[in-house]
Amino acid sequence: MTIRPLVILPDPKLRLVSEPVATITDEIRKLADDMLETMYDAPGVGLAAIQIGVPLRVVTMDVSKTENEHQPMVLINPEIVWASDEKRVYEEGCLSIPEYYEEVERPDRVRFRYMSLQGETIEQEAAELMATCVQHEIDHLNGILFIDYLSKLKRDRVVTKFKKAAKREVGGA
Ligand code: K1U
Ligand code: ZN
Repeated sequence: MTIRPLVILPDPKLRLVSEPVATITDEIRKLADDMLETMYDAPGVGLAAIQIGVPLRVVTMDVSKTENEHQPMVLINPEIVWASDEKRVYEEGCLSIPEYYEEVERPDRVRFRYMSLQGETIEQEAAELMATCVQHEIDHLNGILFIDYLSKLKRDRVVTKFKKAAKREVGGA
C-alpha cells in the first residue's frame, strides 16, 4: 500500500467528471488499497480517487466512531438513489482544501448504491456523518466541491487564498 500525494485546490483535476469503472481488476484493488492508506494517513473519513489524481468513480470511506475499530468501505461507481426532503447542516472539511471548514446543508438521509470490490451490488441507507460523507464524495466524482454550496464571497475568498499559496510554492517562497 502506498500513501499518494493529495490533489489540492486550485488544481483543475478537482473539476473533472470521473469515469465509471468497467471491470474490477488488480489495478482497481491496488488503487482502493492506496486510497485507504492515504485517507487514514491524512487523516480523513472519506476520499475520492480524483483526490489522488485518478479520474475513476472510486470512493473510500470509514466513518466508524472508535479509533481502534476501523470499518473501511470501498465504493465502486456509487450513486444516490434516494434523498430525504429533510435537510441537515454539517460542518464539512475536505482533504483537497486543507484546514478550511464551513457548514453545508444537505439531505439528512440518503440511500446509495455501489459495487463492492467483490463485484456485488449493494444498496444501503445512511444518516448522520455517513450521509454527509457519501454525498461529499459522490460530488467529488462529478467535479463538485463543498465550497460550491457557499456564498460566492466565501468561495472566492478561499479559492484566492489557495491560488496564492500555490503561486508561493511554485516561486519557492
Ligand atoms: O473527501 C474528502 O475531502 C474527505 C473529507 C470527508 C468529509 C468530512 C466531513 C464532512 C464531509 C466530508 C474528510 O475526511 S475531511 C477530515 C475530517 O472531516 C475528519 C478527519 C479525521 C477525523 C474525523 C473527521
Ligand atoms: Zn473533499
